[in-house]
This record gives sequence, C-alpha cells and structure tokens, in this order.
Amino acid sequence: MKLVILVAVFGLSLAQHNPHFKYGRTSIVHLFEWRWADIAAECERFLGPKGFGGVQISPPNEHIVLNDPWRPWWQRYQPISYKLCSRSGSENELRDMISRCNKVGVNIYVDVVINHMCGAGGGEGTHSSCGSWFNASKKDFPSVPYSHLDFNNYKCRTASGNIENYGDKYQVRDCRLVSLLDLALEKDYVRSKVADYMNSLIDMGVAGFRVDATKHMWPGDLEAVYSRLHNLNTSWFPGDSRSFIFQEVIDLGGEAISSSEYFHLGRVTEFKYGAKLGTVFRKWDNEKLCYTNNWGEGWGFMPNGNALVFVDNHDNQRGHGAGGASILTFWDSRLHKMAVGYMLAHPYGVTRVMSSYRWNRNIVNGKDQNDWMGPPSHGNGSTKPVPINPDQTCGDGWVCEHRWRQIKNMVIFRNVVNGQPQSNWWDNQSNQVAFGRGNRGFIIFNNDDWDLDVTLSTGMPGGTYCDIISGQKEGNRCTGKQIQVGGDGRAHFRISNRDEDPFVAIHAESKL
Ligand code: QV4
Ligand code: CA
Repeated sequence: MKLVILVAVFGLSLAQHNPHFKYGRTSIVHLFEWRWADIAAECERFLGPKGFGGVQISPPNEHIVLNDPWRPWWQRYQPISYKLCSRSGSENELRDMISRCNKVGVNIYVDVVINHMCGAGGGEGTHSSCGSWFNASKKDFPSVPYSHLDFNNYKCRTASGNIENYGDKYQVRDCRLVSLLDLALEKDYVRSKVADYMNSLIDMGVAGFRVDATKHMWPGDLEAVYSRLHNLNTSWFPGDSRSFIFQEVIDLGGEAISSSEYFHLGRVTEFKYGAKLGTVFRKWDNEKLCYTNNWGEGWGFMPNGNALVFVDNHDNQRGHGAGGASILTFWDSRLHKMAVGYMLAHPYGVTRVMSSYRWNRNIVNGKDQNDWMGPPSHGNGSTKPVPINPDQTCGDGWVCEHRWRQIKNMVIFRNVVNGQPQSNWWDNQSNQVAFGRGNRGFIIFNNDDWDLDVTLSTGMPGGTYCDIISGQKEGNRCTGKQIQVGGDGRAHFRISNRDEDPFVAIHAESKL
C-alpha cells in the first residue's frame, strides 16, 4: 500500500517536470507581450519550421488597465477576472493560436497569475481589459466572483499589510507582494476558481504553465490546485499526460524560502543561472569562462531535472525581480548571443529564450526610469502587430532575439545534440573554452582579448562542416566559416577576439 502511494505521488510529480516537446524539440521562447494573432502566425511561419518546442505567452486573463503610467507592461500582472480577454487579444484569438501552434508542433505554456488580484490602490470601475467592474478597496471582483472573504486579510501580521521582510516566510506567503491583493489559496473555493481557470486552458490545448510569484504561495496550497488539473487534451498529447509546470521562485540564497520546497510540484526557474553566466561573460568578480567546466549543479544550481534556465527574463532585463546588473540582455547583444549560445549548447536544464521589445531605456543612478513601458503600441494603447522585414528580422520595435541567426541556429543545435553527454572539454585556463556533445555537435568560444588559434578533438566524424554562428548551411552551400574535421576527429579553429561573434558551432546537420 505504502509503495503504491509512493509510486502514485512520484509519478504525478515527475510528470509535471516534462515539457511534452514534440519531435525532439528542446526550447521554449517567451514571446513577451505578443498578440495572439502574431504568435499563431509566428508558430506557422517560423517556430514550427525552425524546431522551437514551445512558447511562453503573457497572462491571457482579464487584467487592470492603467493610465498612470500609461499602459505599463506590468498591468497584466494585476488580474481582474479569469475571463480570457487581454491586451494580447480575445478568447477566440487565444483559442485559434493554441490550435494553430499545436498543429505545427509548437506547445503553448501560459503565464498564470494566481497569487493575487490587482493592487490595493487599483480603484473602482471598469478599467479592465474585458470591461468587468471591480472595486479594489472592497476586494470585490464579481466577474470571478471573489469577495473580501477570499483574500488573506488578518492572516498577514505586518503593519502595512505588505511583505516587509523576505526573511519571514509567513509574510512572504500571507502578505501582499507590492500591495497586490493576496488570495487565500487555503480556501477550497479559491482553489477551485484557480483550477477552473487553468483547466479551461488545458482543455483548449495548452501544454503547461509558468506559475507567477510561486514563492508567495504555500507548496501545500499549490499541490491542492495542481492535483485538480485535468490531463492534457488528447487531441494533441498522449493520454494521461500531466501539464508541464515551471514555477517562478527567485532564490539567489539568503532568504527564508528556497526553491527546493517546490521541486516535487514541477520545475523551478533557476535565477542563479543567468546572474552567474552574465558575471562570467562580463568577466566581473574575477570570473573566467574556463571556470564553467563544471557548469550546472557544480556551481550550486538546483538538480538538472528541476531546472528551467534562461539568460534574462522580462523582469530582470529591465531591473525588476532579481539578478542584478550582470544580466545580459539584447542591449548587450554581442555578449548576449554568446551567453545564449552557451546555454543552448550546454546539457543543463530546460532552456527558455527571451524575445523582447525595445523601449526608451533611461538609466538614472542605476535605475531605468522607463522600466514600466509597455509593448510597441498605437495611440489608443492597443499593441502593434509584429511585422517581418525582408531579411527575416522584426520591425516596429520588436527585437525578436529568437530570430537572430546565431540564436535560431543554436536552438536547432540543441535539438540535434539532444540526449548526448557533454564531451571533449578544452580551455586555455582563461576565457577560451570548447566542448562537444558526443559525436553530434561542438562549440568553441573566445571571450579573451586576444586571438584563439588551436587544434582540438571534436568527437565529430570527419568532413567539412558549416559554422552556424557566422552563417549557416543553405542547400549544399555554407554562408559562413567552414571547419574541416579530420578522420581522427581533430579540427583547427581560429577565432579573432574582434570577430563579430567570437564563437563557432558545428553539428551533425551542418555537415556539407
Ligand atoms: C507600489 C509600491 C508598493 C506600494 C504600492 C501602493 O511599490 O510598495 O505598496 O505601490 O499601491 C506594480 C508597480 C509597483 C506597485 C504595484 C501595485 O511596479 O510599484 O506597488 O504595481 O500597484 C510585475 C512588476 C511589478 C508590478 C507588478 C504588478 O514587476 O513592478 O508592480 O507586476 O503590476 C519578487 C517576487 C517575484 C516577482 C518579482 C518582480 O518574488 O514573484 O518580485 N516576479 C513576478 C513577475 C513580475 C510581476 C509579479 C511577479 C507580480 O515576473 O513581472 O511583477 O505578479 O521578486
Ligand atoms: Ca500569497
């Protein structure tokens, strides 16, 4: 009997760690603030053909609409109801996107905001994305419905009612995160409303969830919610599939709550990964790339099977959340491409690529005054579509890092080397390193201030390979550097520290 329970519990928890990627795909892209119609088109014209595993979408539920500041991106982290109309589009557009992406083998993961509703100062009225009336000071959200009884009121013991000390786990879970009205997830009623919301998405065909502000919810409450979730829709996924769950817990150490409290429930965001990788590529704190020869658990990161990893996210690319100044974003594009390349080549974790929009960054004394700015929008506040330029980049302020040749090709690299162990490590005891993935791929970086010129064992079969960083294989042609691998697996590499991108990558499918 005990054994049966153990197997059942273990089986359930394991399932929620599986992203259910199709056809050996391996990466998620966060299309931050994209409209559903644009995501649907992007799945068909780009993500499906280029082997992306899935998309993390912005919160699809009804949210507050703010004028001051004008339509900040973060208004979507202030729910008003679980109706499915948001800045990204209507319920029909959401539904259409999910099925069109599923049809081309691209999964959808939904960012769910279930810890709270809008801020305490959110006012009264219908300034909400579906026009639902609400009253924040009375904690009245009739479109769910939630009343004041459904919030953590006196359970929170701080004077302000907000979280004041991250060293106190009761505050962190029972008080308000920056004044956001904190839901009483211990209540069966609240759990059922949240589970209904998530189930409506599962039934529409999504593959899983990014759970916002997980640190601020008790593991036991989440377990109760997750256990009510339906299996994934069998039109798209095998029977008995549990949704993929990755939980946002920022754990850089030194707080009352640790990521490990949530491992049994699903994967967890590993925030140390991007903070450390940024420090290494920037060469801060005397870090060197050669020290990453035990990258992953060897650096004190969580166990591989629990980790969801990324170089930057929508918060820390603009100074929100955590990670600090070392985070590498598209603003530091040369180093960003190298760091994303490193992440995608390395076997640790489930990888997520950030896809951003540009804003008028204005840093004064270390703080970006415009960290609130929403996506490229029309005068009436509606989000602009994502136009695709003739050279396949995006226009109108959409950065589309996921379309950059170097990043797009490394997403394919990860698919090609999937399941292969890390192999053939080499370094120069400084910032030049190389490693392979069995006999399927090899990558080499020069982040020193001098040239790299070295002959290495790659583990690859002999032949001529096309470097997928400086170019790519097109038909039987290579638009970039060519790398000759001898019959003994050895190859000569030269990378100037002044190259546009000082790294080279080859894989089994880039062989000419
Ligand atoms: C302000 C003051 C409060 C004050 C309140 C009074 O800061 O001290 O009590 O006014 O009304 C916005 C504003 C914030 C404002 C709040 C409530 O920025 O200044 O409070 O609204 O009106 C995003 C943004 C937040 C934003 C929030 C809601 O980052 O700035 O707050 O959306 O719109 C911790 C958490 C982690 C979290 C991270 C940012 O552990 O879970 O902070 N990350 C996730 C998301 C993030 C999101 C939230 C959680 C909240 O990734 O994008 O916050 O859903 O580390
Ligand atoms: Ca809470």
